[in-house]
Amino acid sequence: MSALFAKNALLPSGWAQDVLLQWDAGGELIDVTPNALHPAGVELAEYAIPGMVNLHSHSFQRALGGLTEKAGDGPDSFWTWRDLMYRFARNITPAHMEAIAAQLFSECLRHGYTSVCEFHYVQRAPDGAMYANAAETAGRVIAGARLAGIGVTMLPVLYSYAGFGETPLKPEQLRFKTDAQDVLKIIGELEALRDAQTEVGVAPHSLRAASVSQINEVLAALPHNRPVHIHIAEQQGEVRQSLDFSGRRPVQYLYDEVQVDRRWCLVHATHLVDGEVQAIAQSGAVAGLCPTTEANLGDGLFPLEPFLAQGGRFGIGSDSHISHSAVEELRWLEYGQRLMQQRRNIAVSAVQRNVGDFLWQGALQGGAQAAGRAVGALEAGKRADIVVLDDGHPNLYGLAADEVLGTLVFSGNDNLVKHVLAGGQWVVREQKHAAQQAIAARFKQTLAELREFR
Ligand code: NGQ
Ligand code: ZN
Repeated sequence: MSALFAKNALLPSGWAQDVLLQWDAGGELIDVTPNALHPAGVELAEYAIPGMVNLHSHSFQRALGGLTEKAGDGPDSFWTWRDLMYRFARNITPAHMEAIAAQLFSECLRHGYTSVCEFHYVQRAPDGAMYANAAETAGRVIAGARLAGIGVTMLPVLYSYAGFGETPLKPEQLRFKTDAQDVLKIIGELEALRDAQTEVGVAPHSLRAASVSQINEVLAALPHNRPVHIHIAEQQGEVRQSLDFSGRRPVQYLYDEVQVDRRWCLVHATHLVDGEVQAIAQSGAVAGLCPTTEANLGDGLFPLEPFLAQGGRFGIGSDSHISHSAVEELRWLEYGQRLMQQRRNIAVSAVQRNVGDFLWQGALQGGAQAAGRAVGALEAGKRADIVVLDDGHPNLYGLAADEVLGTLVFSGNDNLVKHVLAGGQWVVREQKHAAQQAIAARFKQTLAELREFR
């Protein structure tokens, strides 16, 4: 058994003092006891919080970040960015995917994420052929997660069409091509990799890339209680295409045709009308919000306040990975709402008036649900995923526990994550990842190879 003693720890019921946290060799929390005595020899922390869940990742896009910020000839948009991203995806090899994933996940860990949901769609070889092992590239991303030490929910993507109405894929999308049977085969091959740090679900890419009949076919064959993620209503253009094709907006169309429940994570869900906000909240599905990518791609702002008022659940994701920081996602989630409403302190509830605490706890709960793993809380039975904050930093000097997350999320730009325990392993110590040098060297080599193609 291993242990940590935290003078202040964020438990599901709120901040507690003198908390003894103990976990077993398999990385599961066995006992969490507040108001305990500090046993001799047990490491001491001032502030300990649960590691965050990153519920939406396309890890290969980490190698593209920052390279799409030059204006083209016409107006740039989500759709012109997507063309650049497709071009970039053309030459990536399975070995590259593993190297990029390891780098990204080590960065995510250093910024306080201890779990990630990988929405994985580059599944075929550059020439469009299936790899001999259909789960080749998914397996590589899982290998990258294991090198870094982050928990992972792998979501092989169903991707058959270029748009609503089963329009054929474009040549540049052929690496992504899967039908319902392909996806079920990939999931079947990944079953052997499932363990306490690894879950497998599924992700219909969007209502553009998968038909509702395919989605229902996959759901009927999917093992019970597996997470199901989908991109939805991210752009006004998608809403228009959905209306043209089905006479309904994307969320309405999905809820009419598919049984959406707590297993589901609706990624972005940016453009909603009132009835759709209500439908998502009532279904218990998680809204997967990716504020930095949504800003970067010019998506729009999610209607957080009405959604929360109806009991809606949310989590955060770094999606295209222009940021690896949970703090930045949460800060921009709240700031987007303030700018839209011209008010302050929006992400709160009747009982939790503290914005930082509300955001961190809310994103943990929604993130854990979307990950389909026992994570997101410092309590027995959950994974031992613990972030120890840098109490030597001036920002945290002398703070009461209920001031810590407001400061973490809203004050300054230094990384206040000092040590990170993921699945019972200390993967980050003094802000350094245990394998940082080797992982970064391999990542740089990958960048050099990929940039030869540009
Ligand atoms: C993706 N990314 O699959 O990487 C998408 C863009 C699409 C975001 N939606 C492609 N942020 O939606 O067609
Ligand atoms: Zn995405």
